[in-house]
Amino acid sequence: MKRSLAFLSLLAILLVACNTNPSPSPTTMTINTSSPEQFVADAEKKLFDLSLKLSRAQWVQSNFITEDTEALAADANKDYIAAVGELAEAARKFDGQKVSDDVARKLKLLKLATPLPAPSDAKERDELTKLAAAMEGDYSKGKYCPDGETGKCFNLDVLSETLAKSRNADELKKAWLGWHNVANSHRDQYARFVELTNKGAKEMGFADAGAMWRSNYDMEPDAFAAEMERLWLQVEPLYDSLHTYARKQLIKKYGDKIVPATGPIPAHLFGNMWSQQWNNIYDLLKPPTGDPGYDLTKILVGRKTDAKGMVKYGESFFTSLGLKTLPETFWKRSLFTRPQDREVVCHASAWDIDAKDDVRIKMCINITEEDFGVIHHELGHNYYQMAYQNQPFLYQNSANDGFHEAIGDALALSVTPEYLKQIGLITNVPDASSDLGLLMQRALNTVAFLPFGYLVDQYRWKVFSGEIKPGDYNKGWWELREKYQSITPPEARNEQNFDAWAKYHVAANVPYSRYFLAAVLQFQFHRALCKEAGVTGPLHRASIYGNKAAGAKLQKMLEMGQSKPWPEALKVLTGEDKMDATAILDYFAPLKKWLDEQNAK
Ligand code: X8Z
Ligand code: ZN
Repeated sequence: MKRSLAFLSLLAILLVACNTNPSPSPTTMTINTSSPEQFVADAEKKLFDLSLKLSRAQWVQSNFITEDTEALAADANKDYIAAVGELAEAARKFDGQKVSDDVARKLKLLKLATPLPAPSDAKERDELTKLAAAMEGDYSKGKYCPDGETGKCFNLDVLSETLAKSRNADELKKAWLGWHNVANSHRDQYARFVELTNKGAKEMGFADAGAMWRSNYDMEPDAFAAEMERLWLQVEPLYDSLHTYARKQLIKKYGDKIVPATGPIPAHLFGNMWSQQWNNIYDLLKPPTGDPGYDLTKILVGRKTDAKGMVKYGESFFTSLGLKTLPETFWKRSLFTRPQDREVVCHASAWDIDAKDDVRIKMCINITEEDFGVIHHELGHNYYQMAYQNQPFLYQNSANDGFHEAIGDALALSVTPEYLKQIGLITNVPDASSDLGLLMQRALNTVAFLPFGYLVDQYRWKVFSGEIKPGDYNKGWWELREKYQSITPPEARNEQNFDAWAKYHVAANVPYSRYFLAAVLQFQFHRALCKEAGVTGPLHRASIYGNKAAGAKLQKMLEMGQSKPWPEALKVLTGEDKMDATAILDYFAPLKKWLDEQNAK
């Protein structure tokens, strides 16, 4: 989702002087600190006003990338993050004062209202927001031009399709290198960005920007890092089993000259630009027996489903649970397909423009099973946003950011063969002998993702803390890729390259731990929702489609937003107050057993 524009800030009546070029900082803001309650109320009002301007400017920028829209978005962001910084500074007045739990929570959330902490120096703030807008724009416009700028160029969509479909190792390598080399020229820009972001974080009292990001989980930053590690250690053996089996199958396909018998596997062979989800190579990894016998992509294409039709399938899942239909404006204002006449940010996102019902998605939809899932993911964000709209501004966010990412994915776990039959997309439900194939398909999406979900912020935490220095940006990245994913680049890379930047969330400064948490949480949510729905049998066959009781329970948690520490929200839905990987482990237990048998052979 677009960093859910639940920014904070505090307070008060601020008067922004009229700005011409270059725009002055909003240090003209007047802050009413007469009482903590008044301060928080004013801050929420101020931040809401600025966030509305920011989301409109960012929406236009992302839908129409030009120098001008980038400048407008950078400007709006500058005003917003400046307000956050100034409000956070003013809030120090209440340090050590006795305030209600509610005010204390809001004062804390105020500081965390943006992943981009602002330096107090106006020129530096200006530079930082310009860098941020330029990096997202440059990433989105990125192209591989094998014959130079005047020849034919390929964007990420096209290169990703090659990664997904080609089974020619040379072709795969070319597409992989083509995209990753787009990032080569961005190291200095990113290093400066890190410097300025850290400066902002330090001024707010955090050790660095990574520590600031880790502070958003209702626990100390170190405790959160330990929590991530605990969950990773729970799931690591499952990933290892899948990786070992993948090696065996990839050797069969590409030979042991390309795929080594031990050690990390070349990254270009997994069907995905970042080797983060492996569903596109299901054909190479499918169990010899147990294929479900249908191909959802082929069915959707065969029925001439268009992008809007794809989104309609997603919406009807949510409404079957008793949730409301998407507003008329969603259909009018969303972007569903890549426009041919202009540059846009195609990385899928869900938006909440006005903290009411003006929700939208922006996505360049392909008619594929993969995007069928992504649509549920994005709508999960929109339904969360609509559910918490009556919360005060500082609580208009998910319990923690992993919850926001997990909702749509949890519902997509209910897209089972039984469900597809109910909605008329298939005619026969494959019997239990297909379970291995179904589990493999899911595992290639979620189990394969786990180490990547974990390492992206391991990387940025080290970059922000200075443990990985600009001169080692690529080395540091590949050490983590090798350690956690056990993959290696298709050919030797060096410090002329900056491969981490070839991932959207690095270039666009979106924190990533949320996706690792979501990979764990979605199974916990699914287990709890199925229990509420009274659905019995194995969880990979269970669907809550049409179950109003499950929908009501879900809605109850969504409506809480970020008003309470996340364990309380988790308890409302699941009865549990800890994030726990046993749900994902139980879900995949039959596959793990089978993989280990194959791997032992
Ligand atoms: O960025 C996303 C969503 C938007 S919040 C499409 N995801 C991560 C990614 O693409 O890297 C979903 C899975 C992980
Ligand atoms: Zn998302």
